[in-house]
Amino acid sequence: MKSQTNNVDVLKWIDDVILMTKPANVIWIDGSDEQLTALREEACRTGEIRLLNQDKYPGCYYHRTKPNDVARMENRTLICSEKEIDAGPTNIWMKPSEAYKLGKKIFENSMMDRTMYIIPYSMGPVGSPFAKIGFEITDSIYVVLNMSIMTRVGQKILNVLGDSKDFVKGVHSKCNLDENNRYIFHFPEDNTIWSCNSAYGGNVLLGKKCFALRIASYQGLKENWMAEHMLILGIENPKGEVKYVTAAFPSACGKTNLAMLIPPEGYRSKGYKVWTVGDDIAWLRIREDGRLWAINPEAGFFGVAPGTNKKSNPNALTSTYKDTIFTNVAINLDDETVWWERLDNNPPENGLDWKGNPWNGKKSKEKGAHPNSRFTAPAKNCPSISPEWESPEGVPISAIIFGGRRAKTAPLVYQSRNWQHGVFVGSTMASETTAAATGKVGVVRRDPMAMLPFCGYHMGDYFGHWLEIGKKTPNPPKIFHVNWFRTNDKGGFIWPGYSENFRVIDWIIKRCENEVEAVESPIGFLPKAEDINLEGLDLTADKLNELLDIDKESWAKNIEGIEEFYSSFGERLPKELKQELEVLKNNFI
Ligand code: GTP
Ligand code: SPV
Ligand code: MN
Repeated sequence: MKSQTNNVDVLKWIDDVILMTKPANVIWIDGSDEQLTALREEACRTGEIRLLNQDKYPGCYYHRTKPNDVARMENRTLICSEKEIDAGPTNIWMKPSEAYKLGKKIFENSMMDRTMYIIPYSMGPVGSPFAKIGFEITDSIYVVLNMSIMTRVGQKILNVLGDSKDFVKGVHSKCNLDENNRYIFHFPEDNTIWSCNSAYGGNVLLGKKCFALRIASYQGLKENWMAEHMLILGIENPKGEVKYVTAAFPSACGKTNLAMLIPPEGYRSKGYKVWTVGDDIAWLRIREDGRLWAINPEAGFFGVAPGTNKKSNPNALTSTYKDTIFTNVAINLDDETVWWERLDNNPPENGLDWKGNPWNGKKSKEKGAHPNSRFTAPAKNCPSISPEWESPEGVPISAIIFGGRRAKTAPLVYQSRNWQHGVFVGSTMASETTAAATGKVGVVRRDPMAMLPFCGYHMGDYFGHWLEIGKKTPNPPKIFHVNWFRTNDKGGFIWPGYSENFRVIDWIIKRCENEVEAVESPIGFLPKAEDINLEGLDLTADKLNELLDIDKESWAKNIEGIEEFYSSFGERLPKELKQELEVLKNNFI
């Protein structure tokens, strides 16, 4: 098909990729419904996707990936900067010349009997001064359909790009899905991403983690902005005023759930509301008013399915009722509907599990859905979507919240003393690993700002960039840390979580508005117990105290962990953070 752009840099690059992969056909994605409909039909014919019950799920489809290809592969994700030191100690590095050579060998002729799709896409509202343009070349219709939900695609992007050189060049091929040749190469200095032998979202939807975090974090370093693994939400008070916060939690640690939260009844009846702006990625910039403003660069949700239900996250569930793609969940063969763990108490008896094996959910001890099974739903489906979610300038941020899964150590909530201390708090975050990436689940690891797997350059420089942004922002957001996951002696969660998290957000907003005092502690400001509203909640004051407790022994261990982690950054660890560590140590003496 004839291209709809005269951009010579785009055309030259595409010619090179065609020469390498030798597709049988080339199709430009124009963003039209007709084209997407035709592609859906074709993918249904070949079995790549499966049409679901259209009465119950209009416009919805089902897809399965190979059992060894169901999560991000961090050990196959590379940052290929010219100098090894620039990738830093937390990334896997390969020299660009070697990576290109290896990639070329794998991509060689990989599309020979396939169609190549060229997807022009925008991260951020089309034409917004915050937005950035990318291309994904892929041989997968599943990728085209997902990218059409997760980003803005088509001819309109080419029109905005014109003959600019500012675009990200992404190439993806399923090749033969060989795990041993699976790589996700990032070339931050070339605005280039090459992904091969995978079909799992985080590895192949190149606009998401690859561009909007790894490449964009590096662009932000050079261009004075930040790309972060953060949800964005608005909290409306009874007077109709809306304050916005962002929150960085590691993968599968509650961003989607917090972003779509419905306040508890006691708040709702007073007129409090929550507005969803984004659930996974935020791009933040300093604006003329001296504040940080955030946009959600995405247009959809690639959300964790298991655990999503009418009670835990009704807004997410409603978002999936139309025009959604479900991946690696269980399917009910009686009525072509989907099911996952904790959706309801009625699993299919006549179903297929995420591996495609016959599955009786009433009898089987096996899981029906993979723990990292996902839905891809358009953001506009979400009942709580903010009227501002596509605002080209973004929304002004009052607070930044860090958090993770910590059975012990981290209290329910605390506030940093200032921006520099807040950066220290974010840089020392730790969390138990989840099924979102391959590897062991439940192991505590440092995950600074929830960016460990997503920072496209040296993490020490990234901390420095955070400090720099704080210095350049006259009125920066206040920084907090939360932990919904503290457990009791029996291993159960003490805090009820989900919609009840609003009670903590309420305290955070009150702190931003100087409406409540706080208690100084060795780690920062803690809430006074009476300032966390427990009305209507079955949680005793004793339990709240347990949730806010700072245990000296586990903090001593935590400090040891921080020292060890920090030592890996050598000279690139900002001196301000070393100072903060000394302060923390002294506070415990
Ligand atoms: P990614 O899409 O991987 O970045 O994940 P996420 O951070 O958006 O996580 P998500 O909201 O999808 O939640 C992941 C898991 O954590 C789900 O199984 C949720 O049910 C669970 N979860 C979310 N919020 C809470 C909470 O407040 N308390 C408890 N106990 N579990 C929660
Ligand atoms: C995550 O793992 O943080 C996700 C899903 O949001 S993925 O797109 O696979 O990265
Ligand atoms: Mn994520």
